[in-house]
Amino acid sequence: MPDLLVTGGAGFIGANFVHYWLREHHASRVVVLDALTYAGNLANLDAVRGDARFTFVHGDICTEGLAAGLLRDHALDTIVHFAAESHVDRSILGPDAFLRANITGTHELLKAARQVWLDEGRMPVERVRFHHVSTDEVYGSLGFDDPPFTETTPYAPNSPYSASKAASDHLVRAYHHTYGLPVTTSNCSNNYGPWHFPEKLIPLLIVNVLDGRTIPVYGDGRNVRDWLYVEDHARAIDAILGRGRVGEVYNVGGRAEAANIDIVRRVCALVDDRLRADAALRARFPQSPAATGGDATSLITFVADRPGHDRRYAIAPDKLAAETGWAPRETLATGLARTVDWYLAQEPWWRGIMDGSYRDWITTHYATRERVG
Ligand code: NAD
Ligand code: TDX
Repeated sequence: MPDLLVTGGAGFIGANFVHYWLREHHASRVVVLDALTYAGNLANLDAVRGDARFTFVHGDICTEGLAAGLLRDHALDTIVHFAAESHVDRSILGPDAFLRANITGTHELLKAARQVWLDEGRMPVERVRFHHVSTDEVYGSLGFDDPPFTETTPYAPNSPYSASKAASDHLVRAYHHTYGLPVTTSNCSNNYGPWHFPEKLIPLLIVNVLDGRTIPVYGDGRNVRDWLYVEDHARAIDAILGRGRVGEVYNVGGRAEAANIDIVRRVCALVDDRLRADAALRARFPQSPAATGGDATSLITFVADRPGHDRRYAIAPDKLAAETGWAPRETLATGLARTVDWYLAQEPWWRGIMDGSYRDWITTHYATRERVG
């Protein structure tokens, strides 16, 4: 059973992965390395912090020698690399942090893996694996009638975020081809689910509807994303670690394309339904339109578009399905319902974020977006 270094394990997908992994793999140890940036939150790992198989290390992946020390000290044979700056809007406002974390950070980890696993030969090479978690955004934007992205779609990143992820993908590939480092890469579509930081569309929608704040929809709301419930992503990485071929890239997606405005309407309807059915929820969220007989869609506000906004992403996960048998378990309907219920049950978690320094950022960010229409 592999023993893992999980970078970015205090973030959204990383934390979901750690919970999933420790539940599914009883004989495995996990060391999380996370810098606890604004997006990292130790509370995301509360449920595993007492587990003897789990260690948390507060540190930056860019720090030379740090990851190598952890690989040696904990005798780890697998890296699952999530740590990154991940929000496209922030990458437009300030690209530098993205180049540092996503490119330099990935390179430091590759150097550590090469040094400890290959040069020092501390592990049989057949046992080690560097798994890089990347995004479908590296392939650019599709037209409405184009076929979905495959693993051979040429790279065409359009934002500083996706350009930095593309660069990291290329470095991972180069370390395999040049040095023989055993790597795999997954390029995944938009995730959603528990512990999703409320700057991204779906969690932002849920908390804004509950507190009666406007729902900012960029442009005409017709941009399409392909949504995947986060635990299905964790299961895909597990499948690749267990059954994927070294040196290969796997696309991961939910075959669940939806226009943003349709996601907005579905989440509005779900929250309204929950409140209409439950007087205690109406009392807890008095600002939510459904608490006073209204409709959450009244909060929809069309705002200025994201610069360079990719029109459509769609992913064909056929290779992953054929080689590993993976398939998503959640549909958009079941996944969105689970997600809304999680946010209703975990109000202290998101309240802690909304009442902290993040409130200043979001207030400034949306104040600068002019309303349109
Ligand atoms: P996130 O922003 O929620 O979490 C990122 C985590 O990385 C945080 O815990 C943060 O503290 C940590 N981190 C950032 N810089 C670091 C550094 N220099 N050193 C150590 N830790 C650092 O991101 P997420 O949404 O969970 O995404 C995780 C990974 O999955 C990213 O690589 C992202 O590109 C990729 N991805 C995300 C999605 C999505 O829909 N969210 C889809 C496909 C791929
Ligand atoms: O307030 C908003 N209003 C809005 O219309 C926000 C935050 C977003 N949007 C739109 C922009 C996108 O078309 O919703 C869509 C989704 O936006 P995000 O949640 O910011 O995600 P996206 O830009 O698609 O990128 C996400 O998926 C791929 C993750 O943040 C990336 O890390 C991942 O690689």
